[in-house]
Amino acid sequence: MSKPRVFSGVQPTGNIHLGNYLGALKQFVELQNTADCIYCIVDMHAITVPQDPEELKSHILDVAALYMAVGLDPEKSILFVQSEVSGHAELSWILTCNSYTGELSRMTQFKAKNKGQESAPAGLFTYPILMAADILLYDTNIVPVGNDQKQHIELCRDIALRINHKYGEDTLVVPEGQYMKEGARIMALDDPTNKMSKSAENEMSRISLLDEPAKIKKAIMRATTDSDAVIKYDPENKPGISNLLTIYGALSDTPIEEIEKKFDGAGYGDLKKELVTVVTESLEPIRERFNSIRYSSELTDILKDGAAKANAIAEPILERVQSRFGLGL
Ligand code: ATP
Ligand code: LTN
Repeated sequence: MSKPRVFSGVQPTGNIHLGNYLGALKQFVELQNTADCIYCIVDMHAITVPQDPEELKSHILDVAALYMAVGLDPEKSILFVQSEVSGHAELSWILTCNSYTGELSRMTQFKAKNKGQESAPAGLFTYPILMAADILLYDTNIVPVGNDQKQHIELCRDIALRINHKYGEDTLVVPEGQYMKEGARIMALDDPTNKMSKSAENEMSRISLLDEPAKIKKAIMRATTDSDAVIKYDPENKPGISNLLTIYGALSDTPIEEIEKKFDGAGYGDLKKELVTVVTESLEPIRERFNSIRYSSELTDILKDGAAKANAIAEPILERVQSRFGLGL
């Protein structure tokens, strides 16, 4: 039996944080040994909100180097930049013509980002269609992502099923989302009712994989908790402490109950101090590897080679879909 095809992507909108790592990248690395993996840096998604061109270029290479620093191996997985493979934009148009404005208006990410303005970029609205194109362009079976992408994955499946129903059941492969048991939704440190995000204004809301030990310490020691001084996992009533326990557990591969036991009777300060050590020790080797990869000439060669490999897979799939629709000669 052939290996399942895996596809996922990260936006080059800033440095990867613990949420991205524990919700998505950790799965990317684990899947490399059992699946045929394609990991993309989705630069066309990033321009749905204004980006400084110089910064975008540099963030693309940062994310690529971070991919490798966390353990993605270009010998095992295809690593490439979305805009280098033209099929993403081409398939996206075909899918746009088969998506409903109603279903796109229901996307919570769109509602949160457009804030009801008339002048919101149309790309924010069609963003999930481009994401569906990314996935469907490779006959993907599994999409490892964080929980916040569940609605987009469901939309991708709906579009694929709709097209298959009309143009033949084997037009598109219908993918499944895959989510972590722990870490699928890491919350912001300053406000544990919001997800940790690259674009949040407060730097102390997140821990980036490249943060220096002093910044890690400051962000964790300041993290919002509660006032009842019991270290217990209870996301509903104790979102701050539960978030810290989740990060602790996921990074140290320890079951949450074990951490609760270890800190039974201890104060929040004790948990935070140990968490600073766990996070700092986990991120140190990543930061070191990043520094050795980011400015090596090899990096762009790996991405170019990845784009060529991705294109070779995408081309016949795009042609198959175009021919089902009667496009071209
Ligand atoms: P932005 O804040 O700019 O929208 P982001 O931080 O959400 O960006 P993306 O590049 O959009 O990052 O997401 C990359 C991957 O990380 C996706 O699979 C997404 O589901 C996952 N992810 C993002 N934030 C979190 C989080 N807080 N917890 C778990 N997974 C997350
Ligand atoms: N929308 C995703 C990023 C993304 C993606 C994809 C994830 C773009 N295309 C394809 C998985 C598969 C996000 O995390 N915001």
